[in-house]
Amino acid sequence: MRLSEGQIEHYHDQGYLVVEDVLDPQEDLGPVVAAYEEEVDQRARALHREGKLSRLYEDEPFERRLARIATEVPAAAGGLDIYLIRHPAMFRFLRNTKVHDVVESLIGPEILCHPCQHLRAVAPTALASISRTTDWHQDAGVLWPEADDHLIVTTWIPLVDVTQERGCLQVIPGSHRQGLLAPAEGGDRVDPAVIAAGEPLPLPVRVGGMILFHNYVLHAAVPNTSDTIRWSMDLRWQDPAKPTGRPFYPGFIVRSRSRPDTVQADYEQWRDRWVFALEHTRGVPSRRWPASPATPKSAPAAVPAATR
Ligand SMILES: O=C(O)CCC(=O)C(=O)O
Repeated sequence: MRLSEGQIEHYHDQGYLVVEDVLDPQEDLGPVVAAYEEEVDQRARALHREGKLSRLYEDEPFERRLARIATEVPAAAGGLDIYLIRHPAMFRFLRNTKVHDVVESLIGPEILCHPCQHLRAVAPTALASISRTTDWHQDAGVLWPEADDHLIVTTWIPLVDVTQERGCLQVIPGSHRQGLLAPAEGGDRVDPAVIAAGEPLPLPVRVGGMILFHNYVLHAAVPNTSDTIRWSMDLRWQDPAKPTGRPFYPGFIVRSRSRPDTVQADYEQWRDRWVFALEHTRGVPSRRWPASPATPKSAPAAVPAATR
């Protein structure tokens, strides 16, 4: 699927675009869901064996099982990000040509899979110790300044239908035109006065669809007031010739018309580059601005620190 002229114009004018029915829920997303179902199952069995979990919750669907487990063992819902699990199904999904076709409409046929990429299992707000609602920010603000001058496209891809109740993404349309806004209180949270002056737009999206947004658009998540996990991925894409703003983590080329030989197709190489990077970059300040204690972004204790 290529974007139409109207969709491309909407993206550049408003800083975001919702596209429905890009992916086949079974064929494209099914393997990623299955990989995480397996991960959750293994965690449940280990906790149950250790006597920390009263039951396996096997009868619960994907969107609810981990929430049930986390009610008993909150840390079970942490440490699920792409770079920590490094599952082959995820690597295959990062090479999904339907996603690349959409992205190509915005940045052309030279595409790097950006190292700032996440799988989020957002717990219900009722699980207060682990629930984490993303504050208002711009993605450019969480990268080093070397990446300020070019477009980085985010594809925000739900693995379950994401409604407002389930904590969908929200944006301030057109806010990317304000340029980079310095945070008011440290961290990368944008001044609440700026947000109050805007008109936040919640963007519910069904499985198979995606939200595309610009690295300067103001966005946040709505609290997940449901009793389910909001499973989603946010993946970023850019011109491979430009700096990523995360030089210490591995991106990789997924499409290149000019140099097809540079496309990385080897899962083990991807996995090993992440292992190497994580081992050798401890202490590197990945963020542009120092974190603020007031910013409610902390992960539960048993979860490795995530790079947003
Ligand atoms: O999914 C979320 O809660 C936040 C996503 C986000 O901030 C991003 O994709 O940049």
